[in-house]
Amino acid sequence: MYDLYIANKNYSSWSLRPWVLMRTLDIGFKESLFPFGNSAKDFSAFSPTAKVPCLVDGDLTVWDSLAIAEYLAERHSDVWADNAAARAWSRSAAAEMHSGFQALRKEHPMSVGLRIRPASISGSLQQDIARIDALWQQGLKSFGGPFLAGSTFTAVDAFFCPVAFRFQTYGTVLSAESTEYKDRLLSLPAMQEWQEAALLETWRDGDHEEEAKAVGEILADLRMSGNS
Ligand SMILES: N[C@@H](CCC(=O)N[C@@H](CS)C(=O)NCC(=O)O)C(=O)O
Repeated sequence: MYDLYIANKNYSSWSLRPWVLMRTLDIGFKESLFPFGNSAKDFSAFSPTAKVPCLVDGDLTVWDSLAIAEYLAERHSDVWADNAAARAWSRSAAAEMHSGFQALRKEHPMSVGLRIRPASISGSLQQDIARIDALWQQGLKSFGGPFLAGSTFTAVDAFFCPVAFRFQTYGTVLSAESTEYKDRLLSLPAMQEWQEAALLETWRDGDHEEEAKAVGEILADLRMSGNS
């Protein structure tokens, strides 16, 4: 049985990728959640980079969400699309998500339970949003949808699941096709499960809270009352 180490479901965008992939593909795992700022358990106790996610398979530790997806792809079918062209596109799009979109990460941090009206949207953020919208439309059109690489949910969709939560939080305006795709991701059973758990979390991490507050007006906080 795999052991998947993750952090708070409300904030941890990187943790969500392997979690939603494994849940949706029905790959069994034990979840080990360690909240940010919990001095009793530093991430370095289980992760070589002191970051999450981290997958432990017996004696083997695999860190970094992209490496985890590839490790799973060697052991389970359907992690990437069967079709070679769709697979190449998927790996490119997932890698682009993995290494890019800095403005989106910085200016629209993930906080599943918050609804925020951004005070402004920088040019760089607008470019990131437009690029994601174009990428989503391209995948859906090229491989026939309803997921990015075709008819089934694969790793490339998992890499964009945190983006769906960000777009939900900030009310991001997208094309009709991308709006439908974002809503499709948000309504997946695994995404609903993650969201419900995020809303029940009572831990609050000061840095994450400040980052979100700085974006604009908080319209709603759907989380259970927190500890700070
Ligand atoms: N590239 C890494 C990034 C992992 C990452 O930055 N994780 C964040 C949580 S969402 C983390 O562990 N931060 C803790 C820290 O930076 O101290 C991946 O894909 O797994």
